[in-house]
Amino acid sequence: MSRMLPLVFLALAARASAAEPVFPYIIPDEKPDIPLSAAMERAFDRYDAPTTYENELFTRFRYSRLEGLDYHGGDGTLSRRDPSKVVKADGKYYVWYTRRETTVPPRGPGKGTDTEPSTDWDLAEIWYATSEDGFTWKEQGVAVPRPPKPIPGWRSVSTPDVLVWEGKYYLYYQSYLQQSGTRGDDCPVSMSYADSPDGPWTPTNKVIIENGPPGSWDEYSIHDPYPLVRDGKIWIYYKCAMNGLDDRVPVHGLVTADDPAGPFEKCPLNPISNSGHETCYFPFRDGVAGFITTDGNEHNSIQYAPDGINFEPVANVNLTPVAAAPYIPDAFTDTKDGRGFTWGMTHFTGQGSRDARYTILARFDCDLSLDYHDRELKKTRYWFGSDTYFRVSGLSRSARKAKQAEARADLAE
Ligand code: AAL
Repeated sequence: MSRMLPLVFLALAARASAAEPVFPYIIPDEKPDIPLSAAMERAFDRYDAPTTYENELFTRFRYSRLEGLDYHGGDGTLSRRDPSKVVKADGKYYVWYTRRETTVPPRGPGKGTDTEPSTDWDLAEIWYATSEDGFTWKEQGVAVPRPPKPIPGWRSVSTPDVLVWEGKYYLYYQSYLQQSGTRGDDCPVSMSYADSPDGPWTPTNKVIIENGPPGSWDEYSIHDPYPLVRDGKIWIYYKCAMNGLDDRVPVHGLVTADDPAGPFEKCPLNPISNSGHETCYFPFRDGVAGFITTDGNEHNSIQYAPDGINFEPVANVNLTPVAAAPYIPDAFTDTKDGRGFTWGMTHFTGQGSRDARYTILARFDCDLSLDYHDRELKKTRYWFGSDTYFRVSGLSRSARKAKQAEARADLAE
């Protein structure tokens, strides 16, 4: 090996003196025409720009507490979660969400009764709130109550999202026919419609997006319906947890229709993601971009598909908003020049004490807009402090003991 070294140095020196092209110190905007490593090829080919500062699809997220919404003092009997996209109408912002108000906190999956909820989104209704600044929200009341048994949703209606189509409003939501946790979190999707965002809402009382046939990836659950308008049609992305209850893999699918009531046709390439709890997509340039938040190999990524179907990861992100529900001004304009967005709603689960859990709505801000530039939101580093690491992801006492014993045994060998 030591004999090889001088040869290596000679070769390097010869290379330098022959003035072979080297990668420049200042990263160029265009891919340089020199041999590149796979990583540097990717930096120019896959990403919107080779640095996060210029990558329109990279952002960090800032979070804010909302004002105006009370949670029964945090006793677990009132929860708000899974917000819809934010829509602007009549000089206000509107958001719809799952609202559970029950006499007791959730009892646990499958452990509910007729009046006691199993999960945080069991025995829930869809309510809405409006805001004039995006931070202070006024709850306005129920949009979609639970219909009587046996209509889909009799057990719970949850996780709504909104479509504005030809001047009318449509809410799509999970419609439970049994308590969540009976077998996984099974449910189909139904829809209500209204002439105004303030309602009154007319329920179709029907299943609008059907589960897949037995044995197919979306046999059991259709969650997080998320409508956009594209190519003159209604596109609805949705999530389904596949691969069994123990090794669950949440992935996304797509259905399209000419009419808000369907029939919805499933995309032949479904599932169109391999990861991702919850759905959040938006028109971007002539394609569609989306978040993959928690779960799966590609969690914490932003993805882009020129055709809205074949997505590739185009940014790694951190502290990604869960159940993200942005304010996307061109969500329903059928644009081929999607401009992105700068804020939206999210939720934080796991509030309250161990036996009294609930969820709160919150706001996030970001720079995923072609018309907005905040360099601070293009920086990748976070400072959590060591306490956060030890508290959130500390090694358990028992694992610590086991590791210590392993080390002793290893050293004794
Ligand atoms: C959420 C969503 C759906 C699930 C549950 C309530 O984050 O994915 O709505 O069913 O969790």
